[in-house]
Formats: sequence, C-alpha cells, structure tokens
Amino acid sequence: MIIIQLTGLSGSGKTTIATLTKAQLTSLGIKTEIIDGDTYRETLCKDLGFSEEDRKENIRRLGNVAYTFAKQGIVSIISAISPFESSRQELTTNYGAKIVWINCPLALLIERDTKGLYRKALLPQGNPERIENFTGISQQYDTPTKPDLVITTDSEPKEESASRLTSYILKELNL
Ligand code: GGZ
Repeated sequence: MIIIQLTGLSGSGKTTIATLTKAQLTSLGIKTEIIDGDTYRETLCKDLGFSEEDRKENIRRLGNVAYTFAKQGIVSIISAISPFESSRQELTTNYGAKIVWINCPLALLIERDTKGLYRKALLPQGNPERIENFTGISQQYDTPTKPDLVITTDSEPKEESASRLTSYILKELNL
C-alpha cells in the first residue's frame, strides 16, 4: 500500500507533478489515483474553508479517501497544500503516508502568480477583494521537518520532477 502526500504552497506545481507522475505510472501499468484538494473542495469537502481547523479536517478526509484507494492496491497521490506538520504526521502515523515536499520559493510564486491569488492575498486589510488566511502570506506553512522526498520546482523541468517522484514510488513498490 502506498500513499504519497504532496505538500507545498499554492502554485508550487503539485497538480502538474501529480498529473505527470500518474501518466508515467499508468504507462507502466500501475493504477494511480490523484486526490486533489481543489477538486474535493467542490464535493466531499465543500463545507470546509481555510481556517486551521478546516484545513486539518480537509487533510483528514483526503487521507481517508486515499486510504480507501490504497487498500485496493492503487497508488494514491494526495495533492493539497497541507500546511500543518501535525496533519501530515497524522497521515503518516495512520496510513504510512509518505511526505513529498514540492518546494518553490515564495518570492517566485508571488512573481509568477498564475492565478492572481497572491495579488489578492497581499491586498491591504479591509479591501473587499483581499483573500484572508492565505498560506505563506497571512497563514503559516510549516516547512516539512522530515520529508521523504524534496522536489524543488524552480530549477528543473516539470517532467524531470515527475520522473523523480515516479522513481521514488517504484522504489517504494520494490519495482
Ligand atoms: C491557500 C487558497 C486559499 C487560501 C483559496 N490559502 O493554488 P490553488 O488555489 O488552485 O490551490 C489552492 C487551494 C487550496 O486548497 P487545499 O485543499 O490544497 O488546501 S489545504 O491543504 O490547506 O486544506 C488555492 C485555493 O485553494 N485557495 N483560498 N486562503 N489557498
């Protein structure tokens, strides 16, 4: 059974790496499921916001979904910011989930700002457009203390990052 938790700031490349890795594993005949925070926030986690409590509950639920897939022999990749070390450790303790840190410098994410979210997060308090509790800006992101793998996304092509994750998973599967 293998569960991978990709953790990293908004825009760091989690979804892209998860998608490319899934394609690589699938081409090798390995069943893979991506459990994406953004997607589940439209369904199972629709009631949750971005407070510390809600984010922890979000990760708990995603962990449980991942476990359901993983028990059936499906490689399960959770792709969510997962900013709190305690939440990540909980999934490691409960399900043996591996921690993969998708690391990209905050300054670069602010500069790229592909979805315009950082601009809104950095607006002054009181501005109606401002996004509150934004990870890395107005809410904490705990740097992973014991990541099983670190993928730095500012210095290598995404395909290479995905290949490193694929290799790590194959090693964990003894393949
Ligand atoms: C961080 C936020 C916020 C706030 C909305 N803080 O890059 P995205 O847009 O597409 O992905 C982010 C997503 C975060 O959801 P997760 O389920 O991954 O978060 S967590 O693991 O912390 O529960 C971002 C968008 O939602 N978004 N508001 N305040 N990201």
